[in-house]
Formats: sequence, structure tokens, C-alpha cells
Amino acid sequence: MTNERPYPAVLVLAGNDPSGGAGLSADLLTLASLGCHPLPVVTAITVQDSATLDDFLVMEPDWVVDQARMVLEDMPVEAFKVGMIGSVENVAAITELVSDYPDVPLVLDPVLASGSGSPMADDDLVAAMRDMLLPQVSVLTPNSLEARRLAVNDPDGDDDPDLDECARRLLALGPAYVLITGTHEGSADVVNVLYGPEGRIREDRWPRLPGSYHGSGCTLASALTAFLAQGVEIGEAVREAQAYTYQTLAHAFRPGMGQFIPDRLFWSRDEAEPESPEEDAGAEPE
Ligand code: PXL
Repeated sequence: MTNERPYPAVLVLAGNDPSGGAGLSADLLTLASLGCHPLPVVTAITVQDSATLDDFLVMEPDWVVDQARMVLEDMPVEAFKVGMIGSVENVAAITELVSDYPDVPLVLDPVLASGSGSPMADDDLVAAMRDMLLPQVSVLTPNSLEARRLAVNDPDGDDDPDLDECARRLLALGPAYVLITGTHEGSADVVNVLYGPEGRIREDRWPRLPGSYHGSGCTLASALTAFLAQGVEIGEAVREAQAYTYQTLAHAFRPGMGQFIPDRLFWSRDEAEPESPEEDAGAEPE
């Protein structure tokens, strides 16, 4: 064998979603589809379908760390991607783990709620992410709701910063870059903005697709991680990740009775037309 490591390895710490829409499945399909070798570390298991999150069970921090350390000692990784974390203890354990790899880019998708809006993180978990993990993060990828929750310490007060101000506050907590996605805003187009040390770096607008998707945020964050793992520069990686994610959404399919699922393997399918969200936009909004 002359080429023992053809694909960059990416360690993914995330929860399992048995509908195959979000979480680890989304991450693994995206990373593999974009030419990486995903290393899945389970942080939680969820009980959910394509419409509803019923319950979840969080792994013990020792189990999270042991899964990760075993493979990290076996092979080099080019990037980390963190999704659902599940507990304050897991935030602490993951922070300590990644601090041993300061040169490996870390993308954090701060998962606070399921696609159907059920909470997946309480205030203590949000505070732990903010205080412990954000200083280690290379790129934070909140949607606008997550950006506001992470940036505003006092959600019941009068503090209502715009998204530029949220980004400034989040950058002050440590991440090198923040990509705020606009799917949950009311605008006609979806507007995603990348911020860095000097403020706005790029703004991309995408036509808002009809229907509601399960796992779109996981797909975008994983695609971004894949490009960073391949050494693509941040601005270009953000552009490519959005273009890929848009295609997965344009080719989304509806395997059950709930939301549409992005087709991370859209490029590998036969020519046959996929079911289109335009034909049935009846799924519950995200
Ligand atoms: O889309 C966010 C997300 C991430 N991770 C897991 C999930 C979800 C949403 O439902 O279930 C495991």
C-alpha cells in the first residue's frame, strides 16, 4: 500500500438521531460525501423520528473521552466537529480533550434544540459552552436563534442585540470565526454571514427553499469541517459548504411523515427526479 491515508480523518462528537436526518448520520454522510473519513464519537442517543424528539440519553463523559482518545492515539485527525453535547460534564470533558490538539481546527455547531424545536440544552449547558468550550473553537456555526441565546446572558431582560452585535459578543468569547445562518429569520432570502476578527468577512444569500428540513445545520457545519480538514481557506470553505448544503436541500427527500431530509449523496443518485418539497410543503416548520 502506498497511500495509507487517502482521506483526511475528522473526529465527530455528536448525538445519534435514528431518523437519519440530523446528528451523527448527517455528519457522517456529509463528511464521507465530501471525501473525508469520519470518526464517530457518540455523545448522546435520541429517540426521535422525522417530526418529533421524544427523549434523549446522554453518555457519561468518561465514555465520550475514551471513545475519542482511543482513535486519536491510533491516527492523526485533520479536524474536529462537535454537535449535540448533552451535559455540562461533557462540555468540560470535550474542552479538555480538544485542548490537547490546539492546532486541529474545531467546528462547533451549538445544538440547543431539535429540528422540531424541543430543547436539547438547558441554561447551564449554554453557560458551560460559552465559558469553557468557545475559547477553543475555530468556527462557531449558530443559527440566529442559537446566536442570540449564546450572546445574550439575560434572555428575559431588555437586551435584544442585532445579529452583528451577537457576532461581536460571541467572537469576544474566543472563537476565531462565527458563521450565523439565517434560516430562522423572516427574510425572503436566507442570509448567512461569516464574521472574523475584523468583523463581517462575507455574506451569502440563498433563495429560501420551500418545506422544512431536518439536519440542515448539521450538514452545513460538517461540510465546512470537511473543507477545513482539506486545508481550504475559511472564506472559500464557507462558500463551498453552503453551495453543497444548498444542493442537499434542493434534492431533499421525505422518508416519513415529518420533515424533509437533505440528500447528502445527491450527486451519486440516478437521474430519476427526487420527490420535491415544492410538491408537498406540508411538513411542520423547523
Ligand atoms: O439538528 C440538530 C441536531 C443535532 N444532533 C442531534 C439531533 C438534532 C436535531 O434533532 O437530534 C442528535
